[in-house]
Amino acid sequence: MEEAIAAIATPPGPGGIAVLRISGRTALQIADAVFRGRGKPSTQPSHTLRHGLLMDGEEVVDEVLLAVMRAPRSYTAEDVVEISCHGGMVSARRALDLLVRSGARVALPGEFTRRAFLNGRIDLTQAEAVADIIAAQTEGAQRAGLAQLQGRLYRQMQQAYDSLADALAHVEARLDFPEEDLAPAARREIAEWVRGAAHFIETLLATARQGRILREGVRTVIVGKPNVGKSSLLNALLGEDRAIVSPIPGTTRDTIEEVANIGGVPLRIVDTAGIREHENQLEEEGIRRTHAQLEMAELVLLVFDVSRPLDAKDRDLLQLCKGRPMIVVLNKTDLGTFLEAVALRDQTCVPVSLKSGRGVEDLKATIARHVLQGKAQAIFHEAAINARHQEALLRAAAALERARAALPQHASLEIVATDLREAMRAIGEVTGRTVTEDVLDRIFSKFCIGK
Ligand SMILES: Nc1nc2c(ncn2[C@@H]2O[C@H](COP(=O)(O)OP(=O)(O)OP(=O)(O)O)[C@@H](O)[C@H]2O)c(=O)[nH]1
Ligand SMILES: [Mg+2]
Repeated sequence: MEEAIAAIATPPGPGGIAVLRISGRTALQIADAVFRGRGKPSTQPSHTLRHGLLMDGEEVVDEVLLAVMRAPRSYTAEDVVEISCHGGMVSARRALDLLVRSGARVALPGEFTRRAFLNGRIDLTQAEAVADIIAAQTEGAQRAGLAQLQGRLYRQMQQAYDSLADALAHVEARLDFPEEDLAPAARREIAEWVRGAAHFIETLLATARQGRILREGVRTVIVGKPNVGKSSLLNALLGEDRAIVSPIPGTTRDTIEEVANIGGVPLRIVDTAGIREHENQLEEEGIRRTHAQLEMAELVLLVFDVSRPLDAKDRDLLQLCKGRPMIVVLNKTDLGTFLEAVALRDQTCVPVSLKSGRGVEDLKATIARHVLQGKAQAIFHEAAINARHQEALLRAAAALERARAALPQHASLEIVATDLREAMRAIGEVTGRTVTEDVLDRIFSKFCIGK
């Protein structure tokens, strides 16, 4: 066990309780020094809670509950003590100060989880899942994070690793034969193994988009002429009045970004200033930003006011957005509609009245379908990789591709074995089987203190 570290595990600010966490070799000893209750924490049975006082010498710091979780059955797999004191910043601050004076070191961000990983209790994908759960913006993202924490992705990565190990064993078994003795049939057999492993990696790589959607949300941009109801749409999707809605065209001057939950999928929505011509400087800046937003958008919500016929500016916008993943929102249907079926042919259109709310549920369902590409609920139940996993898996896939290309060309099997080992190393990085300090630093520095 490592030296004891301590941190406040709950967020700052007022609240019912604040929890401090201590982990390490001397965690129980430190607790003994500061806790006065029935019995000492060091003799307290594991996974029990005691009521008592936190004492700084003879001064009472707070009235607390103290939990003991002994190694290895704890979050870090070390001895862990958790102290629940009163909420607010003062009690917890004083308690942490006391723990540090009693021999604990203040924990770095993610250090508890890093220890859980280093002690072999969880792999790296599970450690990352902890951060995903904390950062989750929708229930869907939280569910996916939880499944990853329970080892779903880890098991898939192990499977990929094992299939590579099998392929390598096949190659190595033949390394001792002289090249000329290796029949073409044997080469084909090895190629089969490599193909199998590569296929498995491809299926994992295919989940990258889902993973990004769940973790970061779908980048969505709302565009349309001034006054068509863009800000009304943002508010309707958020279910709250976030953006200012007014009958004055050009109300929205800057871009507003918010995350909405559409059927469990986070939508990172940007409301833009309406695009129009020959305006003042400020407005031009807004237009420039809209163009930039369109470039990054994964989903465009193009809004038309269908209580009037489409004009040249509407058509320009339609042209600008065509070819991008887009849903056309036909707004203000309560005022009557001039629908132009011809102009909107081939587009997914949803008629709504953002004023009355009619059609909004339909629009949400259409968005969810569009984003999930018909996969509906599956997105929350499959393993979905993150950018780090994707980068490593792409390296593995490239190594396998080299191996596959080399096989029929009578290349030395030693070369094939090298490529397979390289692919295995890349997969090993995902789970943390092979990992460097700075990769760990990068991952855990994104955590919050106390996790
Ligand atoms: N009748 C009717 N009015 C609507 C509807 N949706 C929005 N409006 C009105 O249209 C006006 C403009 O709405 P906004 O949401 O501010 O439009 P916008 O596109 O964000 O406008 P800018 O930010 O100025 O570009 C407001 O007066 C809204 O109340 C609708 O479905 N029916
Ligand atoms: Mg607006």
